Amino acid sequence: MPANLTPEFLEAQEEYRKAETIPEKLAALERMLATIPKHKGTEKMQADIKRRIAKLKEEAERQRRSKTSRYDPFAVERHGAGQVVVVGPPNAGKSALVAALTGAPLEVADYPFTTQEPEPAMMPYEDIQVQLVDTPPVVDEIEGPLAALIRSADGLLIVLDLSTDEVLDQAETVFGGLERRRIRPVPVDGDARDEAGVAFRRAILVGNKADAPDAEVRWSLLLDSYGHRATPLAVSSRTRAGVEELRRLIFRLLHVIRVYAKPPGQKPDLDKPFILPEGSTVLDLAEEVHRDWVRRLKMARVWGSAEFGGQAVARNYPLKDKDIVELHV
Ligand SMILES: Nc1nc2c(ncn2[C@@H]2O[C@H](COP(=O)(O)OP(=O)(O)OP(=O)(O)O)[C@@H](O)[C@H]2O)c(=O)[nH]1
Ligand SMILES: [Mg+2]
Repeated sequence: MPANLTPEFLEAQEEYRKAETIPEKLAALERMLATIPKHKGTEKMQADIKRRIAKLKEEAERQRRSKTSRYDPFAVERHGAGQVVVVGPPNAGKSALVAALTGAPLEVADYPFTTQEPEPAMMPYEDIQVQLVDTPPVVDEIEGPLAALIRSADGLLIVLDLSTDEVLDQAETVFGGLERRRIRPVPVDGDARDEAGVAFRRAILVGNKADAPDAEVRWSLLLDSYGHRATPLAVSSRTRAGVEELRRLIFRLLHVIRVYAKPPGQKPDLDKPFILPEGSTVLDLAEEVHRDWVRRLKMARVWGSAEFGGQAVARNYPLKDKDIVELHV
Protein backbone atom coordinates (compact mmCIF):
# COMPACT_ATOMS: atom_id res chain seq x y z
CA MET A 1 0.00 0.00 0.00
CA PRO A 2 1.37 3.44 -0.89
CA ALA A 3 2.34 5.42 2.16
CA ASN A 4 1.65 8.86 0.64
CA LEU A 5 4.44 10.43 2.63
CA THR A 6 4.27 14.21 2.95
CA PRO A 7 7.15 16.62 2.18
CA GLU A 8 7.29 17.47 5.93
CA PHE A 9 7.80 13.85 6.79
CA LEU A 10 10.50 13.40 4.15
CA GLU A 11 12.26 16.47 5.47
CA ALA A 12 12.17 15.07 9.02
CA GLN A 13 13.46 11.76 7.73
CA GLU A 14 16.36 13.55 6.04
CA GLU A 15 17.05 15.38 9.31
CA TYR A 16 17.15 12.03 11.09
CA ARG A 17 19.60 10.63 8.56
CA LYS A 18 21.95 13.56 9.17
CA ALA A 19 21.52 13.69 12.97
CA GLU A 20 24.63 12.86 14.96
CA THR A 21 23.73 13.27 18.60
CA ILE A 22 21.01 11.55 20.57
CA PRO A 23 19.00 14.77 21.17
CA GLU A 24 19.16 15.57 17.42
CA LYS A 25 18.05 12.07 16.49
CA LEU A 26 15.25 12.15 19.03
CA ALA A 27 13.97 15.50 17.77
CA ALA A 28 13.94 14.26 14.19
CA LEU A 29 12.17 11.03 15.10
CA GLU A 30 9.51 12.92 17.05
CA ARG A 31 8.93 15.12 14.01
CA MET A 32 8.69 12.06 11.78
CA LEU A 33 6.10 10.56 14.09
CA ALA A 34 4.11 13.81 14.13
CA THR A 35 4.08 14.21 10.35
CA ILE A 36 3.65 10.65 9.17
CA PRO A 37 0.22 10.10 7.58
CA LYS A 38 -1.80 8.01 10.05
CA HIS A 39 -3.33 5.13 8.10
CA LYS A 40 -3.03 1.39 7.83
CA GLY A 41 -0.26 1.60 5.23
CA THR A 42 2.15 3.36 7.63
CA GLU A 43 1.42 1.29 10.76
CA LYS A 44 4.63 -0.67 10.53
CA MET A 45 6.63 2.51 9.97
CA GLN A 46 4.97 4.22 12.95
CA ALA A 47 5.81 1.27 15.17
CA ASP A 48 9.38 1.32 13.93
CA ILE A 49 9.78 5.04 14.74
CA LYS A 50 8.33 4.53 18.22
CA ARG A 51 10.71 1.64 18.84
CA ARG A 52 13.69 3.80 17.82
CA ILE A 53 12.55 6.63 20.10
CA ALA A 54 12.26 4.27 23.07
CA LYS A 55 15.72 2.82 22.39
CA LEU A 56 17.32 6.26 22.13
CA LYS A 57 15.70 7.43 25.35
CA GLU A 58 17.09 4.38 27.11
CA GLU A 59 20.50 5.09 25.68
CA ALA A 60 20.33 8.74 26.79
CA GLU A 61 19.37 7.67 30.31
CA ARG A 62 22.26 5.18 30.42
CA GLN A 63 24.71 7.89 29.35
CA ARG A 64 23.32 10.34 31.88
CA ARG A 65 23.76 7.82 34.70
CA SER A 66 27.28 6.85 33.74
CA LYS A 67 28.18 10.54 33.52
CA THR A 68 26.98 11.34 37.03
CA SER A 69 28.81 8.39 38.49
CA ARG A 70 31.96 9.28 36.58
CA TYR A 71 35.11 10.18 38.48
CA ASP A 72 34.94 13.81 39.66
CA PRO A 73 38.42 15.41 39.74
CA PHE A 74 37.16 18.12 42.12
CA ALA A 75 36.16 15.57 44.77
CA VAL A 76 39.59 15.23 46.36
CA GLU A 77 39.84 12.59 49.06
CA ARG A 78 41.31 14.04 52.24
CA HIS A 79 44.57 12.77 53.67
CA GLY A 80 46.90 13.84 56.46
CA ALA A 81 46.45 16.47 59.15
CA GLY A 82 44.35 18.80 56.98
CA GLN A 83 43.44 19.89 53.48
CA VAL A 84 44.45 23.28 52.07
CA VAL A 85 43.37 24.42 48.61
CA VAL A 86 45.68 26.60 46.51
CA VAL A 87 43.88 29.13 44.29
CA GLY A 88 44.93 32.06 42.15
CA PRO A 89 45.14 33.59 38.69
CA PRO A 90 46.86 31.89 35.74
CA ASN A 91 50.64 31.68 35.77
CA ALA A 92 50.98 32.94 39.38
CA GLY A 93 53.23 30.03 40.24
CA LYS A 94 50.67 27.97 42.16
CA SER A 95 52.03 24.68 40.86
CA ALA A 96 55.65 25.80 41.32
CA LEU A 97 54.87 26.72 44.93
CA VAL A 98 53.04 23.45 45.68
CA ALA A 99 56.00 21.61 44.12
CA ALA A 100 58.43 23.59 46.32
CA LEU A 101 56.44 22.71 49.46
CA THR A 102 55.74 19.07 48.66
CA GLY A 103 58.34 17.85 46.18
CA ALA A 104 55.52 16.65 43.91
CA PRO A 105 56.37 16.59 40.19
CA LEU A 106 53.70 19.07 39.09
CA GLU A 107 53.65 20.62 35.65
CA VAL A 108 55.04 24.16 35.73
CA ALA A 109 55.14 26.24 32.55
CA ASP A 110 55.64 29.77 31.36
CA TYR A 111 52.09 30.08 29.96
CA PRO A 112 48.63 30.16 31.55
CA PHE A 113 46.21 27.22 32.01
CA THR A 114 48.92 24.66 32.59
CA THR A 115 47.02 23.02 35.44
CA GLN A 116 43.69 21.64 34.26
CA GLU A 117 42.51 19.52 37.17
CA PRO A 118 43.01 19.63 40.94
CA GLU A 119 46.22 17.89 41.97
CA PRO A 120 46.64 16.84 45.59
CA ALA A 121 50.15 16.59 47.05
CA MET A 122 51.39 15.94 50.57
CA MET A 123 53.43 18.61 52.33
CA PRO A 124 55.68 17.31 55.08
CA TYR A 125 55.70 19.39 58.26
CA GLU A 126 58.04 18.03 60.94
CA ASP A 127 56.51 14.62 61.77
CA ILE A 128 53.17 15.03 59.97
CA GLN A 129 51.81 15.71 56.50
CA VAL A 130 49.35 18.28 55.25
CA GLN A 131 47.48 17.86 51.98
CA LEU A 132 47.78 20.74 49.52
CA VAL A 133 45.51 20.81 46.47
CA ASP A 134 46.82 22.64 43.39
CA THR A 135 43.97 23.83 41.15
CA PRO A 136 43.30 25.24 37.67
CA PRO A 137 43.52 29.04 37.48
CA VAL A 138 40.75 31.47 38.36
CA VAL A 139 40.17 33.87 35.47
CA ASP A 140 36.67 35.18 35.88
CA GLU A 141 34.26 33.54 38.26
CA ILE A 142 35.09 30.70 40.62
CA GLU A 143 33.47 27.62 39.09
CA GLY A 144 31.01 25.64 41.20
CA PRO A 145 33.16 22.53 41.63
CA LEU A 146 36.15 24.62 42.77
CA ALA A 147 33.94 26.54 45.20
CA ALA A 148 32.70 23.23 46.63
CA LEU A 149 36.28 22.02 47.03
CA ILE A 150 37.27 25.20 48.91
CA ARG A 151 34.21 25.00 51.15
CA SER A 152 35.02 21.46 52.18
CA ALA A 153 38.70 22.23 52.83
CA ASP A 154 40.31 23.44 56.05
CA GLY A 155 41.78 26.56 54.51
CA LEU A 156 43.21 28.14 51.40
CA LEU A 157 46.29 29.72 49.93
CA ILE A 158 45.51 32.63 47.65
CA VAL A 159 48.58 32.81 45.43
CA LEU A 160 49.17 36.06 43.53
CA ASP A 161 51.84 37.00 41.03
CA LEU A 162 54.15 39.86 42.12
CA SER A 163 55.83 39.95 38.70
CA THR A 164 52.84 41.50 36.93
CA ASP A 165 51.13 44.88 37.09
CA GLU A 166 47.84 43.03 36.84
CA VAL A 167 48.28 41.71 40.35
CA LEU A 168 45.69 44.07 41.92
CA ASP A 169 43.06 43.24 39.29
CA GLN A 170 43.81 39.56 39.73
CA ALA A 171 43.43 39.89 43.49
CA GLU A 172 40.03 41.53 42.97
CA THR A 173 38.99 38.68 40.66
CA VAL A 174 39.87 36.06 43.27
CA PHE A 175 38.50 37.85 46.36
CA GLY A 176 35.39 39.00 44.47
CA GLY A 177 34.86 35.52 43.02
CA LEU A 178 35.09 33.95 46.48
CA GLU A 179 32.62 36.47 47.88
CA ARG A 180 30.12 35.73 45.11
CA ARG A 181 30.41 32.05 46.08
CA ARG A 182 29.81 33.08 49.70
CA ILE A 183 33.29 32.06 50.78
CA ARG A 184 34.93 34.65 53.01
CA PRO A 185 38.65 34.35 53.74
CA VAL A 186 39.82 35.18 57.27
CA PRO A 187 43.39 35.43 58.62
CA VAL A 188 44.96 32.26 60.03
CA ASP A 189 44.18 33.27 63.60
CA GLY A 190 40.55 33.96 62.67
CA ASP A 191 37.53 31.82 63.27
CA ALA A 192 36.71 29.23 60.58
CA ARG A 193 32.95 28.67 60.62
CA ASP A 194 29.80 28.41 58.56
CA GLU A 195 27.30 31.15 59.28
CA ALA A 196 24.13 32.13 57.42
CA GLY A 197 25.32 30.35 54.28
CA VAL A 198 28.75 32.01 54.34
CA ALA A 199 31.80 29.78 54.69
CA PHE A 200 34.53 31.58 56.63
CA ARG A 201 37.83 29.90 55.77
CA ARG A 202 41.30 30.67 57.08
CA ALA A 203 43.52 31.91 54.32
CA ILE A 204 47.07 32.93 53.55
CA LEU A 205 47.63 35.66 50.99
CA VAL A 206 50.79 34.52 49.23
CA GLY A 207 52.64 37.04 47.10
CA ASN A 208 54.72 34.74 44.89
CA LYS A 209 57.67 35.71 42.67
CA ALA A 210 59.05 38.10 45.31
CA ASP A 211 62.33 37.81 43.37
CA ALA A 212 60.87 39.65 40.36
CA PRO A 213 61.75 43.30 39.63
CA ASP A 214 59.39 45.76 41.37
CA ALA A 215 57.82 42.93 43.36
CA GLU A 216 58.23 44.94 46.56
CA VAL A 217 56.22 47.89 45.30
CA ARG A 218 53.40 45.65 44.13
CA TRP A 219 53.44 43.75 47.42
CA SER A 220 52.97 46.90 49.45
CA LEU A 221 50.02 47.96 47.25
CA LEU A 222 48.53 44.52 47.66
CA LEU A 223 48.97 44.66 51.44
CA ASP A 224 47.15 48.00 51.62
CA SER A 225 44.07 46.61 49.89
CA TYR A 226 43.96 42.95 50.90
CA GLY A 227 46.47 42.44 53.74
CA HIS A 228 43.74 42.40 56.38
CA ARG A 229 41.59 39.80 54.59
CA ALA A 230 44.09 36.94 54.84
CA THR A 231 47.45 36.46 56.55
CA PRO A 232 49.98 37.90 54.09
CA LEU A 233 53.35 36.41 53.22
CA ALA A 234 55.65 37.21 50.30
CA VAL A 235 57.63 34.25 48.95
CA SER A 236 59.55 33.06 45.93
CA SER A 237 59.10 29.49 44.88
CA ARG A 238 62.12 30.03 42.64
CA THR A 239 64.66 31.18 45.26
CA ARG A 240 62.70 29.46 48.08
CA ALA A 241 62.70 32.70 50.08
CA GLY A 242 59.84 32.50 52.57
CA VAL A 243 58.92 28.94 51.62
CA GLU A 244 59.81 27.42 55.02
CA GLU A 245 57.97 30.22 56.81
CA LEU A 246 54.96 29.45 54.60
CA ARG A 247 55.16 25.78 55.58
CA ARG A 248 54.90 26.72 59.28
CA LEU A 249 52.11 29.17 58.58
CA ILE A 250 50.11 26.47 56.75
CA PHE A 251 50.40 24.24 59.83
CA ARG A 252 49.27 27.14 62.05
CA LEU A 253 46.28 27.73 59.78
CA LEU A 254 44.96 24.24 60.57
CA HIS A 255 44.60 24.89 64.33
CA VAL A 256 45.43 21.31 65.17
CA ILE A 257 47.76 19.83 67.78
CA ARG A 258 49.93 16.74 67.72
CA VAL A 259 49.73 14.49 70.74
CA TYR A 260 51.83 11.39 71.39
CA ALA A 261 50.19 8.59 73.31
CA LYS A 262 52.33 6.63 75.73
CA PRO A 263 51.34 3.29 77.26
CA PRO A 264 52.10 3.26 81.03
CA GLY A 265 55.64 2.21 81.74
CA GLN A 266 56.66 2.30 78.08
CA LYS A 267 58.30 4.76 75.74
CA PRO A 268 55.96 7.08 73.83
CA ASP A 269 55.27 6.37 70.17
CA LEU A 270 56.91 9.45 68.67
CA ASP A 271 56.49 8.28 65.09
CA LYS A 272 52.80 8.73 64.71
CA PRO A 273 51.13 11.54 66.63
CA PHE A 274 47.39 11.79 67.05
CA ILE A 275 46.08 14.89 65.31
CA LEU A 276 43.42 16.69 67.31
CA PRO A 277 41.64 20.02 66.98
CA GLU A 278 43.15 22.80 69.07
CA GLY A 279 41.54 22.92 72.51
CA SER A 280 41.16 19.13 72.74
CA THR A 281 41.35 17.57 76.20
CA VAL A 282 42.75 14.35 77.63
CA LEU A 283 39.26 12.89 77.22
CA ASP A 284 39.20 13.78 73.51
CA LEU A 285 42.50 11.95 73.08
CA ALA A 286 41.17 8.91 74.95
CA GLU A 287 38.17 8.84 72.62
CA GLU A 288 40.47 9.03 69.60
CA VAL A 289 42.63 6.15 70.87
CA HIS A 290 39.68 3.91 71.60
CA ARG A 291 35.98 4.67 71.96
CA ASP A 292 35.76 2.53 75.08
CA TRP A 293 38.49 4.45 76.79
CA VAL A 294 36.29 7.46 77.49
CA ARG A 295 34.41 5.28 79.95
CA ARG A 296 37.42 3.40 81.23
CA LEU A 297 39.85 6.30 81.63
CA LYS A 298 41.11 6.38 85.24
CA MET A 299 43.88 8.96 85.10
CA ALA A 300 46.41 10.55 82.77
CA ARG A 301 49.90 11.93 83.03
CA VAL A 302 51.25 14.63 80.75
CA TRP A 303 54.77 15.56 79.64
CA GLY A 304 55.22 18.81 77.79
CA SER A 305 52.70 21.46 78.67
CA ALA A 306 52.23 20.26 82.27
CA GLU A 307 54.11 22.10 84.97
CA PHE A 308 56.36 19.14 85.61
CA GLY A 309 56.93 16.05 83.49
CA GLY A 310 54.55 13.22 84.23
CA GLN A 311 52.11 15.37 86.14
CA ALA A 312 48.74 13.74 86.80
CA VAL A 313 46.00 15.76 85.15
CA ALA A 314 42.21 15.87 85.05
CA ARG A 315 40.15 14.43 82.20
CA ASN A 316 39.33 17.92 80.96
CA TYR A 317 42.97 19.01 80.93
CA PRO A 318 43.53 20.98 77.71
CA LEU A 319 46.35 19.50 75.67
CA LYS A 320 48.98 21.45 73.75
CA ASP A 321 50.90 20.68 70.56
CA LYS A 322 53.57 18.00 71.12
CA ASP A 323 52.30 16.85 74.52
CA ILE A 324 53.05 13.26 75.50
CA VAL A 325 50.15 11.67 77.31
CA GLU A 326 50.05 8.48 79.35
CA LEU A 327 46.51 7.16 79.56
CA HIS A 328 45.64 4.82 82.44
CA VAL A 329 42.54 2.69 81.99
N1 LIG B 1 60.52 34.68 38.85
C1 LIG B 1 59.75 33.72 39.33
N2 LIG B 1 59.06 32.92 38.49
C2 LIG B 1 58.29 31.97 39.01
C3 LIG B 1 58.19 31.76 40.41
N3 LIG B 1 57.33 30.74 40.63
C4 LIG B 1 56.91 30.31 39.41
N4 LIG B 1 57.50 31.05 38.44
C5 LIG B 1 57.30 30.90 36.99
O1 LIG B 1 55.98 31.27 36.66
C6 LIG B 1 55.50 30.46 35.59
C7 LIG B 1 54.18 29.83 35.96
O2 LIG B 1 54.36 28.87 36.97
P1 LIG B 1 53.24 27.78 37.29
O3 LIG B 1 53.62 27.13 38.57
O4 LIG B 1 53.02 26.91 36.13
O5 LIG B 1 51.98 28.73 37.49
P2 LIG B 1 50.48 28.31 37.83
O6 LIG B 1 49.92 29.35 38.72
O7 LIG B 1 50.42 26.92 38.34
O8 LIG B 1 49.80 28.43 36.41
P3 LIG B 1 48.45 27.72 35.86
O9 LIG B 1 48.54 26.26 36.14
O10 LIG B 1 48.43 28.04 34.42
O11 LIG B 1 47.33 28.37 36.58
C8 LIG B 1 56.58 29.44 35.30
O12 LIG B 1 57.33 29.92 34.21
C9 LIG B 1 57.41 29.44 36.56
O13 LIG B 1 58.76 29.09 36.34
C10 LIG B 1 58.95 32.60 41.28
O14 LIG B 1 58.94 32.50 42.50
N5 LIG B 1 59.71 33.57 40.68
MG1 LIG C 1 49.46 25.29 37.62
